[in-house]
Amino acid sequence: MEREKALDLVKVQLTEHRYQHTLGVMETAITLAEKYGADVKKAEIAAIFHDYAKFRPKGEMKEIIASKGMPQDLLIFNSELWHAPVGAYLVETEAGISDREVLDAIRYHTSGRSNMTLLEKIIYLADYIEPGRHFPGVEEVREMAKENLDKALVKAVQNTILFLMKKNQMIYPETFYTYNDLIQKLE
Ligand code: DGI
Ligand code: FE
Ligand code: FE
Ligand code: FE
Repeated sequence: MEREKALDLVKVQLTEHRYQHTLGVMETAITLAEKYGADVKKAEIAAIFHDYAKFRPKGEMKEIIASKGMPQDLLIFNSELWHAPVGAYLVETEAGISDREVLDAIRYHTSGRSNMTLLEKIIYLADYIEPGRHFPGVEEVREMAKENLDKALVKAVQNTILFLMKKNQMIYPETFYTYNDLIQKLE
């Protein structure tokens, strides 16, 4: 799909602020894909669609998780996690994207997973460091992303877990699997 077509489809799903975030993720994902040798076109499309389901009603997301063979434990955890797998489903059924790697990058952009693909890592990290992000520690991860993708990713996952724990939030198991897998493989 062409960039302009994809952006048109996404824009109507999002607020202006979230659309600007999406443009930032797109630019960052393209830069990372060029640097680390991923498919630039897939990175662009996955980035454009990554938050497609962000503003769907919770009831609709719940219904899709319950009926479309997704992990049911998602429903016990914060609803902020839902837009990633639901987004992958809706991007396939509504926008007609069928590329498995692109859909998985959308599906795992919030929690990550064990054994992430290069494309999944790039979308996770681009979402974290795009120029519109301003939380504490983001600049350090931006600098790391210029040197070592995996080290930057570990830092981003660590920061996310610490941030959630400080707010007494539950951590989704997949998020811990992401962390453990990356730490184990880091030399
Ligand atoms: O959609 P974005 O705001 O661009 O970013 P995102 O999809 O990476 O994260 C959405 C939210 O999900 C963010 O506030 C942090 C939260 N989150 C990420 N991992 C976990 C989580 N929340 C819980 N409870 N548990 C997690 O493991
Ligand atoms: Fe998201
Ligand atoms: Fe993220
Ligand atoms: Fe996002």
